[in-house]
Amino acid sequence: MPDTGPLPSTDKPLSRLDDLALFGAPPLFGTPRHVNRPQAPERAVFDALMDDVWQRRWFTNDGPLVQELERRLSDWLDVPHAVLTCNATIALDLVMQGLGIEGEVLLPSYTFISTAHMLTLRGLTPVFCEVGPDMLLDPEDCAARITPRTGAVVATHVWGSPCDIDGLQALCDEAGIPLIFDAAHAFGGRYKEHRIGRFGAAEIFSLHATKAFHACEGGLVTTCDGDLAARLRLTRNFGFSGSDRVECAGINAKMSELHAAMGLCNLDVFEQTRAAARAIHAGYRDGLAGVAGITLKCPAPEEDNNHHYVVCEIDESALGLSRDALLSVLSAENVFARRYFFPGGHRSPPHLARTEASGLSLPRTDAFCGRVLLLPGGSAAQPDEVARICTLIRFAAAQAEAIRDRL
Ligand code: T4K
Repeated sequence: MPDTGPLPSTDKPLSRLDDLALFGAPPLFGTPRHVNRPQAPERAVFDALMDDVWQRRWFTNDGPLVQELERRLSDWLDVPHAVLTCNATIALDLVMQGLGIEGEVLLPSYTFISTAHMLTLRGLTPVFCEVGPDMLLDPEDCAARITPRTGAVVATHVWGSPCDIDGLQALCDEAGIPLIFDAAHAFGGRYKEHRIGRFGAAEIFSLHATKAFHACEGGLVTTCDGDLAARLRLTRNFGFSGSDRVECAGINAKMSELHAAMGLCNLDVFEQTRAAARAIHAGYRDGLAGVAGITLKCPAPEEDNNHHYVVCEIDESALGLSRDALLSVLSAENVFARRYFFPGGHRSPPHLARTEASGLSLPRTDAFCGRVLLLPGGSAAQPDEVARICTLIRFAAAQAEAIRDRL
């Protein structure tokens, strides 16, 4: 259901079990609160760019707004090459082609399923690895799975927190294979002295509407490798280097001018977006402080995290409620929390069959998939709504035993 503008919500008492929507009371919110609500730039700013597009009648194919956004992103991220695409999933495909990757590719199972699917569709074999306690690809586990068949490692900066970039780079250098980062969540983040975007052979950002910085749909590859960037520019446009000169096999992975305009508008206000998201995250930190069994993931200040995701770990025995029971309580109140990533890549078709055949065991990934819950973050909730969501969760925690009995 679409989420429509500033949101009416009901104030309701929370003193008895019957006050919960799960047991028949009216919901806390009159309309859904999702985990994401896309940043929408000022219409007048977007419209002015659209007027130019209409004037030019140049809608796609490496137009001036795409070129401008690439220049600005390259500056902002301090990386020599920024190549825009239609989305991050296809961008990964172009990078795999551009680097000539074959065989097996190591990746975390605890990430969005698009990566494993894209590798499979390209004829590569995804090899799922374990994450560390920080939910990020574990270099030691990764090292143990490298074989002569390994063609590359694709590591995700999950929830915008940087991977152990030095550790992963060292093991990829030793194996002589490229390291690619899925930076879909990590726009604006930092690792040591650099912004995310100039590490490994390439980093890939998603500019999907649900991301901290977005272009409605879109992908961005950043790299220090000029040859790779040139190949990506060819392959995103059917392999054309001139109007009728084809250099190689390619597909249509271009970004349109309309999407680039949205990206330009959102880049202008990214720091405000980030500051608002940080305030929302802090609201949850205060509101959930001291609730036994709920741990909010709090990024370290030096990460410069975009704070777009509000990630909780639910400890069922300490809370007295399972993650999924809490999810049901919240959903009934129109708070559509999400179980990202569930059930994990190695347990999702078509990859599950290989997991079962090989007896692959990733206990830490399974544990995260079973206990992580995302709450409405960024601009998906207003500060007063965060306070109400936290009150609801505290009430559910206090009533855990009774809720469990009644479920
Ligand atoms: N790597 C990682 C680590 C990723 O997270 C992703 C994408 C990718 C790679 C691939 O990037 P892209 O190829 O997409 O560029 C969503 C997004 O579709 C997907 O882009 C994203 N990750 C993933 C984590 O989430 P869904 O199916 O779970 O999201 P969806 O459509 O249910 O949206 C989430 C919530 O946002 C909804 O509950 C409603 C709300 N929403 C959504 C849209 C699109 C709105 O309020 N307005 C909107 O316009 O996949």
